[in-house]
Amino acid sequence: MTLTSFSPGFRGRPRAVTERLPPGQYPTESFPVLSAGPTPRVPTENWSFTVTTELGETRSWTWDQMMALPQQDTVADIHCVTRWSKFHTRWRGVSLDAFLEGLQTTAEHVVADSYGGYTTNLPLADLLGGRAWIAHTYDGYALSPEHGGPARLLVPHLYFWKSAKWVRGLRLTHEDDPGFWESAGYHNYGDPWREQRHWGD
Ligand SMILES: Nc1nc2c(c(=O)[nH]1)N[C@H]1C(S)=C(S)[C@@H](COP(=O)(O)O)O[C@H]1N2
Ligand SMILES: [Mo]
Repeated sequence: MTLTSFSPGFRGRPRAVTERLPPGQYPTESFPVLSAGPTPRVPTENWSFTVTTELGETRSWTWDQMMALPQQDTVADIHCVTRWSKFHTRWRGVSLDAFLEGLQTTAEHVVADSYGGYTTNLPLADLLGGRAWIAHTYDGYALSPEHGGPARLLVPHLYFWKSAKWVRGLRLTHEDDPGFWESAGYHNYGDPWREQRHWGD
């Protein structure tokens, strides 16, 4: 069902809004802020993004280096496990493919780490194939701190808690290591179309 992550016009025939709403969700026009703790303020000159492999190899990008990578505009429907969905959100950022390409790894799992300490885990495969971004611009403006600026992970095909705000790095691992909400009983994978809200769903 990845097609439903994209707006009508991007792929295939236009979809009615009801077809774009996963089970148990309601659409909202507003953009709620959900943060488990205080909002970190990270100046772009202090920002960096680091990918660490299971062998301890690292690749890092400063803000300017990240901005020099190919930039993509993407439009996505986003789905929060608290049941709001927001259609047609517009982002600009760098595909995770650009950060991960050519990396030597046999890891299957990733933990995303944020400034402020939040973590979330997901399969490495879900970050590849043009389905995940480091997003720094929302609706044409620099991403606000409340929504994860200067940059956040954007993985719209999973519940929005997987889209780590204030992202600072990815750790590739062999063992699947549950993140903040996953350790608190939320689903390990979190597919909104299969309504994977909690462990056991
Ligand atoms: N670092 C961090 N990222 C986070 C969160 C958080 O508390 N801290 N909350 C998650 C949850 S539960 C959701 S629904 C979305 C909310 O993003 P928004 O505040 O931009 O709507 O961010 C996700 N990413
Ligand atoms: Mo959420």
